[in-house]
Amino acid sequence: MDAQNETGANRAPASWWQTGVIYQIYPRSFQDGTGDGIGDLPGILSRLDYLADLGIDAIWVSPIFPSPMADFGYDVSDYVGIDPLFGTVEDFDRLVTAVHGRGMKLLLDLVPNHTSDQHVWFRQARASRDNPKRDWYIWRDPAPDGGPPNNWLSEFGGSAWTLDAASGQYYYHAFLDRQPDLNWRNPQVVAAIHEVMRTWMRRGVDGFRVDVIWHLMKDAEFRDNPENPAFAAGMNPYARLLPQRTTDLSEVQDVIAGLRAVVDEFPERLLIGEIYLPVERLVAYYGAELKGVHLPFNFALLDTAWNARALDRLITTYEAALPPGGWPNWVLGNHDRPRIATRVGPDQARVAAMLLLTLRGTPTLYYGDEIGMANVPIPPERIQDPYEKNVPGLGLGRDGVRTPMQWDDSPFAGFSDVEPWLPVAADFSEVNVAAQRGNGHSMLTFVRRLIALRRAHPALLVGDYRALAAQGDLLLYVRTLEGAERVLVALNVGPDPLVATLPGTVGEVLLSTFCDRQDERISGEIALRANEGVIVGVAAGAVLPE
Ligand code: TEU
Repeated sequence: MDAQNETGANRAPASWWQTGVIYQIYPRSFQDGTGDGIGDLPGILSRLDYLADLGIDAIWVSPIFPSPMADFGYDVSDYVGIDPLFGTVEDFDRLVTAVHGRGMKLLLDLVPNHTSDQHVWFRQARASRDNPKRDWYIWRDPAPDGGPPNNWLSEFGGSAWTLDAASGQYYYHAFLDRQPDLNWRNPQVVAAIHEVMRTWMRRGVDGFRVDVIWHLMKDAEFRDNPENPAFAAGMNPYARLLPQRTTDLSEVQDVIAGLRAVVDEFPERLLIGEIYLPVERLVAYYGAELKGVHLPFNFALLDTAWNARALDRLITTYEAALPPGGWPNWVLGNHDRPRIATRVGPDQARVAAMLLLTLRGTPTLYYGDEIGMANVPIPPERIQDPYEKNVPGLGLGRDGVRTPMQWDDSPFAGFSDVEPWLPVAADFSEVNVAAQRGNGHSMLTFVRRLIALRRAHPALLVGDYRALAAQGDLLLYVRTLEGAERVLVALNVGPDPLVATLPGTVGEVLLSTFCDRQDERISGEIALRANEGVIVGVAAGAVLPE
């Protein structure tokens, strides 16, 4: 068997989603193909060559289904259609064909926890208490004082219960009141969403990223959530309670196993779960006998302090927590969280990319991070995000990480011919694809080379991970494919030069974050400049330290 097709120790054949790089597109902001200032499917289609050239393997597109856009598509009013804003079902079919034609995969965003309040299911459900769809959602009588049935809070501010005056009952919504939660205890709901998944897979979709999968089940007895002792002023008011009765219930595992069984009806499909939980809870979502999600999204890098020791601890903890056979994955950014270039600065952003693409497991790249896009400050009159509108002033707004992709230095950065729905970054005339493409030292060139290097080295794709002892700002590890090759990664997670001492180690530099030093011979030590990372091919027979 070809080494490139085998995973680490047990040498099981690797799937495309284990060796591949996933790229997230926020469709409103990638490319406007119709001249309305909002990205769409024809736009994505016109940029596929860019993605193929970047070297990514799979595209995950955030929701494109019909929606009133109260939460920009995460409020779905028809699970099996395409919103006219994004195009038509024919555009979608063309996209699937074109993505597959370039050897890539296409993943959709499945939002099964809640629908839009405009979904026909909810319109029927709220029509009367005895409507057959009533129990598809979560309804409760008011508390004796007429208030909400319990203390559950919405992530997007206030009570999670909204009174439906006409029928005199409250419905539950973990997010906006315009996003009522489906009742996953009702077998008809389960069957309906399973059918949605089959519909898209029959159309050629290669899998799903499942929105807030750890929220799907809530306490059958509707008990209050406990107070959070760590709550402090300035935190999101949602954090006042611990979501013990509303998220991460053990019962959710059966629901997820059901989703997985549907995915397994089709060959080679992938199920990813969006899960914000500490590592020790996160790994439960691989499921009993690995029949949960293939990849429980690992967001730990988003919250870990950016220093070598904290990162080292995190990686070791995560690796140790994985169940046998559970495949790791890493995420550096998404449409909900601050951009990495803003969080760690443009220089460390390269080190971060090197980390993401050399750790063991599947990396997910957020659109624009490959050119170093930063958070864009949003003037108050241009705020779009309902989260920021509901819970203002805490810096929770997500618009700044959802701004138009910067393609070139034309007036709207090549994203659109008209003023886009969110402002374009002020620095777009330098930070853009066209400017970086021809520059041998740009972030884009670096990321493209990094992805190519990863693809060319089986140790990086499927090799084992071993941390090497290091101090201060140095993060040091080796990826080994037994009998094939060893690749050493040395990252300077700081602003001062340092020297990594590696007695006995010889090899040659494969890539530096500065895109120089290729083929430089290494013997016994590696000098790193400020904010530099290097990947070293270790010579056969060289002895690595512990
Ligand atoms: O996000 C779920 C989630 O956990 C968010 O509440 C996150 O904590 C928040 O955005 C702050 O970063 C998913 C989607 O990714 C998000 O865009 C949706 O708004 C949300 O679900 C509701 O569908």
